[in-house]
Amino acid sequence: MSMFCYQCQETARGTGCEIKGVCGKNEEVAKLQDLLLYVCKGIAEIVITTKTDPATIAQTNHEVLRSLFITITNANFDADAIEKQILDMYELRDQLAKEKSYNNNHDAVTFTAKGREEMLLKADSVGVLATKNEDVRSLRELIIYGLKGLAAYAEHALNIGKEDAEISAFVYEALAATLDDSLSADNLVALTLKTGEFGVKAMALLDDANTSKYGHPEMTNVNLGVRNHPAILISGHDLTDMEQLLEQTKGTGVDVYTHGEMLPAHYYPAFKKYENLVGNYGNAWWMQVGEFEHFHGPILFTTNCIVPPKTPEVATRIFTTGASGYPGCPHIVADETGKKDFSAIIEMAKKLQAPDEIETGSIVGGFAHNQVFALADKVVEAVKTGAVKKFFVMGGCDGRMKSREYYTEFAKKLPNDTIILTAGCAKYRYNKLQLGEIGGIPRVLDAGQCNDSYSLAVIALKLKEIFELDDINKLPIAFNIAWYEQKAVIVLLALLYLGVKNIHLGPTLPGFLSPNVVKVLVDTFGIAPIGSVEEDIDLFMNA
Ligand code: SF4
Ligand code: SF3
Repeated sequence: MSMFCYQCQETARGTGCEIKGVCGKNEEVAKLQDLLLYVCKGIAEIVITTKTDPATIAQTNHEVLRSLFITITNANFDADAIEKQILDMYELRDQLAKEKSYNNNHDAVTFTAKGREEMLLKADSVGVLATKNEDVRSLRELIIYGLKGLAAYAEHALNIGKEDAEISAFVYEALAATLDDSLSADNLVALTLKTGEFGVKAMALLDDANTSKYGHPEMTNVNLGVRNHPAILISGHDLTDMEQLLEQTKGTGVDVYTHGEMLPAHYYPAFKKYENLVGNYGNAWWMQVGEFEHFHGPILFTTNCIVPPKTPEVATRIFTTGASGYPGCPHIVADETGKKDFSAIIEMAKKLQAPDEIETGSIVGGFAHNQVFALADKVVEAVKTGAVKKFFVMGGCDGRMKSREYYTEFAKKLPNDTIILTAGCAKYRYNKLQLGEIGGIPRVLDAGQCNDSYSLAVIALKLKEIFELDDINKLPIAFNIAWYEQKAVIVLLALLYLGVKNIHLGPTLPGFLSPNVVKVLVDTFGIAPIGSVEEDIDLFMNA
């Protein structure tokens, strides 16, 4: 075995990628990511044992968040960039150990592995399989994957200038706990729920950052067609990159299209003023193979999900920024004020042809909490009159497995008196189906990106209040969530923390959950895998 990773839903055989990632991650990148995590754990060990106040080490907090984000599925495939991040983290770790007179001698703090060879060798002994007990390993990784998702959301909020040292304090607590052999499985289960609690905090922080800077998402028709101008495609989740790109392309004759998880940018009032923000191009992340060939212009990845380009021509048009990276593709770094210079992308766009039209028409979205609250009277009325029997929260991730056709079929076969609440790239399985409306409310309500699952939770809590219920599970809401990467893990943990029971999770349960951990999740929270479309609809409608 040369590497081991089982953090995403598409892991090889459902158990682990051992030679090369199904995602395209190679052994070297996988091992460097393992080592980067280990250095972060070392920093956490120093913070916890020396009782350092995270509010006093802002730069370290930021770099730990960034490091965790870098290791998310499909974010960064660039071994050189990850090696550089490891070296930077060594410096922060060693400086902190010195300043705080750390003297516990944990290997995660004291080790040094400088060159690539040494790093890869060290990584062999600190990866996932270093934890021998299967259940402890499963819980440790569940926490780590939750932290990765949480870190991604916290980093987006940070880019807008919002941070919370309490979130970083928890990140250190949890990272350090994954090094602590004295913790029991019960301790780790409790920490898993606490990870969900801080997931809610991170998503709330990001929601506040996004809405205070860009306004509240509102109902919006997003164009799927193209114009005959040169153009840039922007993918990923970071809205500050979106803002800077729109500012820098304004008046240049270069259009901007969103891709994948950037679609919800159209819902924010602040971006509607840009005449050159034309529409959304293509579908969920995995369909970029094929779609990018037709786009012709440069593509900016602000975060996950990158798919290794199949043709060299597409690779010449890819740029990355933030936590994302791809070998051989230019990476744009922010200056100390956070400003990024996208002029190279704009100049490239000017020389390339306009995109081919691959779709026409429009889709509607923008149903985050404020917009739904504005429709609250209609929604409550529809429930009271029986026009709406049930809501289905179907957010999360999309992926390439054929088994995900389940979600399209599920959406198609749901009775007409149901409404789908969605967020994340999972929506691409059903957001173009034309499922109609109920009394002016579209049957698919897209709140936004995966982090906007927070909005779905806020909506559920509001309905609980309106209907004067004492338990969120008494609402006519069913949860049928699709997962792929670690942001969906934190969304799941957040829902568990909020008390949501009987979540169905698919298309498969995580390979990193051991049978005993699955049993805890089933017994305590009623988590279940998906079954057949008909059986599941029956089950949900009659629950
Ligand atoms: Fe495999 Fe997923 Fe890890 Fe990639 S991220 S190596 S596909 S488990
Ligand atoms: Fe999608 Fe990668 Fe998870 Fe933000 S873009 S939801 S998979």
